[in-house]
Amino acid sequence: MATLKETLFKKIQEHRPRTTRLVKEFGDVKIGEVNISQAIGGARGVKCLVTDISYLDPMEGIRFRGKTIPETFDALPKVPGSEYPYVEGFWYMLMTGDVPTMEQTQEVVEDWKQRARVPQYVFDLLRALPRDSHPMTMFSAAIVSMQRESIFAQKYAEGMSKMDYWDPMFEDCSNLMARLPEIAAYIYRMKYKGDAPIAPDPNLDMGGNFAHMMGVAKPYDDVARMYFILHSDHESGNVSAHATHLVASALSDAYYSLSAGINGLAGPLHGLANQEVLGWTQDFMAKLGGKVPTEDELKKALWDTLNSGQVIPGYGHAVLRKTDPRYTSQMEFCEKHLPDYPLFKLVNMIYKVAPDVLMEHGKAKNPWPNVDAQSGVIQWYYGVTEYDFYTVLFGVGRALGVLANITWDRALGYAIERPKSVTTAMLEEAAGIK
Ligand code: NMX
Ligand code: MLT
Repeated sequence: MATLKETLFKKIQEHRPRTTRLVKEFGDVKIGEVNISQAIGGARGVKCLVTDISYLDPMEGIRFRGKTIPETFDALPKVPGSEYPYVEGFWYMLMTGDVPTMEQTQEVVEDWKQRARVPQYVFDLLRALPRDSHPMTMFSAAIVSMQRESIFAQKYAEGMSKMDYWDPMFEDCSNLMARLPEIAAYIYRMKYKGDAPIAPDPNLDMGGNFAHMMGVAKPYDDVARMYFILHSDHESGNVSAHATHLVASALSDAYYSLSAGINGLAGPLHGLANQEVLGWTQDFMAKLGGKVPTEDELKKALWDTLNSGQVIPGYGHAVLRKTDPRYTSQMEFCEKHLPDYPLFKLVNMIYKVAPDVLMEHGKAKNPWPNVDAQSGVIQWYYGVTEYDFYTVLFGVGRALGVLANITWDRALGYAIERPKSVTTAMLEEAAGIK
């Protein structure tokens, strides 16, 4: 049986001529235009990134390597006795585009176990930071601190050929993936659970081991598998994916690049929205003295938020124009495992009320919920109530997608990213107002 790395190399060799041909023979073919509002407004809709790992359709939502979320969950080998697949098998699929067999999945499970040792200095660094540092600061610092381990940086300094860049990049990305769960769980236990980290269990898969190190009983292992897969990738233009890709395009290694992506994920308009949703919901419940709100009370709270110039966290999206299928997937999990949980009922009530409020407000192009509107409820139900940790969970998942992407970036020789800027006066001149 070929290993993941051997299969990946075969795929890379097959793919390279496609990219080379597009650039050499069809480089002048136009795929879009840029207008002033796009230049000022965050490049929304500008097509200037290429990835084959995932694609986001505004109406359908995400497809990973051509598969919808339900198709992904159905296709991949499941952990015995669990509802959800191995994260390791999903990594194989993101990297190669193929659904792995159980044997191929097990090869990755074993490979990650060999790579999983987190250097002691990472724990020392985490302990040296002020304990009230945000967990995303800790997570990002831990990642960048491991940069000295980079095989890519070492091979680059030795003078490696461009054609070989993908290999040490794959090594660094695999090492990172194998180590992130322990780092994340360590931060959680150190910060919130009486400084009592739990050692990894070398017999468990990634999701199972993460639940074990968090100290949360079954089915939290399945929650972890589902959560990491759902949050993995959302094509290339989102802040965390784009930041990782941008930094890697300077041939910065995977440690520098992922840390940059994690810093972007820590923004409240991006990944931090999952903690904001829980913060908003808890504040609202506290104001009502813990009683279940009526729809009118909820509507008023939503309007109060909007009228005070804030966004409704967990709602809206830069690309999506319907309910995020990642929201739906988590909602289905809740319907099965926690149908009567009051917080789930409240989140459902927000889903009933908020889109109409946002439509009446008339600003958001998409009034529907995104992934962050539902994810905190599940964590809360299983006892992970420290909601400023939620974005770290998002970050472990997001690493799967962005690291697969930068491995392919190096395989296909993508260039250093350097778009062009213009001045306001140039825009005024283009608009004919100067
Ligand atoms: N609540 C209130 N106003 C909103 C919302 C919302 N949920 N979503 C968009 N708007 C406003 C937005 O602030 C903008 O206002 P202004 O013209 O005053 O600047 C206007 O509607 C148009 O924005 P859009 O074009 O609809 O959204 P954009 O693509 O710029 O931003 C988000 C997308 C996701 C940043 C935005 O919808 C938002 O701030 N949502 C709340 C935060 C959130 O849930 N983020 C998580 C996204 C998913 N993730 O995990 O990363
Ligand atoms: C994501 O998962 O990255 C978010 O939904 C944001 C985005 O796609 O822009």
